[in-house]
Amino acid sequence: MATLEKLLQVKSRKGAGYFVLIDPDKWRQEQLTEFSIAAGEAGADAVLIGGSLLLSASFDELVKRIKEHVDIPVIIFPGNTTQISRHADAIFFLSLISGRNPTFLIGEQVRSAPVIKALNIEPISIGYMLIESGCTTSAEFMSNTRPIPGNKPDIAKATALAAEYLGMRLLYLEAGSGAKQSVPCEMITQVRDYVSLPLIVGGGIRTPAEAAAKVSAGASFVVIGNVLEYSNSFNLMKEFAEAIHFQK
Ligand code: 1GP
Repeated sequence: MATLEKLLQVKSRKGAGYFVLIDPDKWRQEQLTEFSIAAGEAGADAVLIGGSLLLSASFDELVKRIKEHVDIPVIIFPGNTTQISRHADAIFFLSLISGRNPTFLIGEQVRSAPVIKALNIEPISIGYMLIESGCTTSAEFMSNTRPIPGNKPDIAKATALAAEYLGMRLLYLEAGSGAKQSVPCEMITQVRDYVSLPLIVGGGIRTPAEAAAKVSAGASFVVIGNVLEYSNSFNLMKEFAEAIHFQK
């Protein structure tokens, strides 16, 4: 079964899905394997691998190792075209639609599409929207784009609808890794009510309660990265799973 279909099934079975993000630059190789195994055991529905930069030279090897150790889908969440590996189950094929930088709207996609096809990786088309978060995040700095203001849900709604009309499959509302403020719940609800695409929400979510609030607001998938890397706590990883899954 295709990875996108698996993710959508997770959403209908559990109410919402839980993605654990691994930024390869923040870990040593051996720790990364352990961390991803823990993510699977804690109840994560997929491991995302990627970052705004890539300082290590062994991305392909890293994805291979993680894939060998986990049963859940391993999905590349690329900061740029250097982050591609044949060992992944799928790759988020992102277009940064909140910005007006052609490199991240279509340039990187033109470069990477033939490579993704040659390596036979499943591309998952995603409208990627950066939302203002109280500080300059790596995603904002590296993409050289301005995020959508947190208090302008109408802009977020119009952007999301354009993504739907363009045929994208998912939307990602992103405050940025380590964001001071996560995506406002009010904005999530307004976008959820306006479009029919499932929403991935991530960036700056630090507690299980905050993750649960994102699901109640309308997130179909929640991404947790930084707080798990810093705490390195299996219990916290599990608490996020419990908070995200099976909400009323
Ligand atoms: C970043 O949305 C992800 O792209 C996760 O953010 O690292 O802040 O959890 P955090």
